Amino acid sequence: MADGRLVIGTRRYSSWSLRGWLCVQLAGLDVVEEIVPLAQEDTTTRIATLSPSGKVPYLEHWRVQVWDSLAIAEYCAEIEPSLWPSDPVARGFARSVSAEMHSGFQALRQSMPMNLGRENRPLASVVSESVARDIARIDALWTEARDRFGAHGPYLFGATFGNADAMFAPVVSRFLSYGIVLSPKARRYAEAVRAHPLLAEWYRDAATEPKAWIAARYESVD
Ligand SMILES: N[C@@H](CCC(=O)N[C@@H](CS)C(=O)NCC(=O)O)C(=O)O
Repeated sequence: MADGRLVIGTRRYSSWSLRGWLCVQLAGLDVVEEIVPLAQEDTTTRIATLSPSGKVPYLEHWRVQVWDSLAIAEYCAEIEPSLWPSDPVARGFARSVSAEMHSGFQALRQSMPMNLGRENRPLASVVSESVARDIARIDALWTEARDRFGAHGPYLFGATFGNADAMFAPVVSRFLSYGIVLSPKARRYAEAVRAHPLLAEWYRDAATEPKAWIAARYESVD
């Protein structure tokens, strides 16, 4: 029997679920997955019966209940400490960029919803000023992390794909989907994240989701 369960939304769209799922996988937790398709008539009521916040991801592990992707990331790091860098300076940076991702970049999140079914289709409309600001800030954060802490591998803090990389994985997906032009260092980082086996697994599983889960709300961006 598994040690708990992880409730997630549609893989094609649920960026917060992707973050939580990555952390849980990286920590090696043995949990059963429950998927609640997003943007269906009964989505809100179904999630409400499963998750205290009425949102996904939601993790139950042994008797511990954890909701909200950042809390799940912290919980997973209690079990697998390498999810945060061991050096305190790098760890402070990793926690800060993760928190900034979690609480910020509203313009980008609103205008560029994650949609794994539209890879390599550049945005037809011009990117607004606020979205351009978000993109520039993320590019700068990735570049700084790679320059200061990433010498020993392709991820933000080197060889280990950790919590900070998990927090940005859905942004990588958005940048690739919408054909966003990045600086060379940020682009190489995005390619490394996309090539990670766990991302490949998530994309593969997303591609086999039922067609009935496709939701106009997330498909309408040009
Ligand atoms: N701050 C939360 C956000 C979670 C969230 O907004 N999840 C969305 C799916 S990506 C959700 O559960 N939506 C509920 C719904 O669509 O009814 C986190 O970090 O986990």
